[in-house]
Amino acid sequence: MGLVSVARIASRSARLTRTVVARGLQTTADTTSLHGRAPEDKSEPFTLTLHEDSFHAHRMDAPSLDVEVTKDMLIGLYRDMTTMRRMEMAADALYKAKLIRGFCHLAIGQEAVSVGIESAIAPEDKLITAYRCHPFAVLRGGSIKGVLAELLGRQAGMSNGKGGSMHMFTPTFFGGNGIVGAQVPVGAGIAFAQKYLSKGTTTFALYGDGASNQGQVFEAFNMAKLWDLPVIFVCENNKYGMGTSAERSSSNTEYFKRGDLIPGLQVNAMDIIAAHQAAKFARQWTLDGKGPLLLEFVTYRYGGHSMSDPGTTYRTRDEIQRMRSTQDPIKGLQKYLEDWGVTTEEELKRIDKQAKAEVDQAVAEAKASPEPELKDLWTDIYYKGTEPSYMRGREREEARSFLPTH
Ligand SMILES: Cc1ncc(C[n+]2csc(CCOP(=O)(O)OP(=O)(O)O)c2C)c(N)n1
Ligand SMILES: [Mg+2]
Repeated sequence: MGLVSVARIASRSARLTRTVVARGLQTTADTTSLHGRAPEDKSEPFTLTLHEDSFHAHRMDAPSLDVEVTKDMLIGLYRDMTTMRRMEMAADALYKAKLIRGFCHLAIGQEAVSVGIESAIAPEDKLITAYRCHPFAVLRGGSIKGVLAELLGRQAGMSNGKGGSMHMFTPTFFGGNGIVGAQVPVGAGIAFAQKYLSKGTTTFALYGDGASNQGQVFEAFNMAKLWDLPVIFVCENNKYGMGTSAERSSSNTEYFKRGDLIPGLQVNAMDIIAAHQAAKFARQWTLDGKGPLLLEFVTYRYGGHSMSDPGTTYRTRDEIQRMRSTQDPIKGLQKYLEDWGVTTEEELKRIDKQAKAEVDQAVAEAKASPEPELKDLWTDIYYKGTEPSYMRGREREEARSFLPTH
């Protein structure tokens, strides 16, 4: 065989290899399968198998496609995703009624990310994200009333009505951060503290496809890998950063491969089962002392970037409609529950009704809560006990002394 034909065969086999490598990630919400039957007992574990293209791994072996679940767990995932969507829809309506003002970024369509992660981690683990934060705030120990009241600027809000959409915290949830990318190094810092204090917990630091190009993200990656911090960087790739598509902003849209020496995993985050399995695997990875991991959760936001963006000028209505009708994480799980006989249509309707009632009640209670009093504008600014003796307002004349007056 001449050199030319050897080269031709080599180039053809390279092309074939490339074809296999380039096979797209599965982003359909309902391709997980059950072999056999689900057990009668709702707390008895059984095994599901994910679609073989649910994960793409880089510098690591992908997690098992077999996922252990129980009926109770699956129903819980459905309840949580449905309730989070209801809450975001309520926020949308309150905003449109002009009762919520200012910034407000909703995560409708991305529920499998927050609920999937929460279902796989321990209450003591830490999480930090950007401004699309309402579901995380509730799932990490807040409440629907606390989130909605915060959006409405009422005393019952998680920051006493003085923070707004991006400023919600719990002992294990570090916000809610409005500066794109800034939460990533903070997340690495939280992970450093976990390791330094030998806490045996892990930190999830989430950011978007748009944020992924920031220098500080790579600086955080470097330090996390250098010190093998127990941190999971989660790139929530919802395909857009404001009105700019991932392809227009990123020279490499395979975000899971951008951590240099940090291994990465791309995940179908429209399928809640895959999101759960990836988060569980990643948590264990960091707790085993293997250092940081980069998860790319491929997802989609249905609404605009924020309430001021209709969301239809940089993508087609068809695209949004297609995602809603064919890849919705809640509809996907609903199909699983029905197909596998986990629950009945009536029970699902009952859960939907309960979610609506819970959110309606939270809206009513949040609306009934009073606005903060003027005197409270001077409180909750500094960590308790570290307040200075006087504070300045917007103008010099607004300075206020907190020295004892006797
Ligand atoms: C440092 C900084 N630059 C710009 C902005 C304005 N901004 C807010 S959100 C956003 C897009 C971020 O997109 P992505 O990271 O993909 O997150 P997503 O909104 O899709 O969840 C931009 C540019 C900002 N808040 N902070
Ligand atoms: Mg984005």
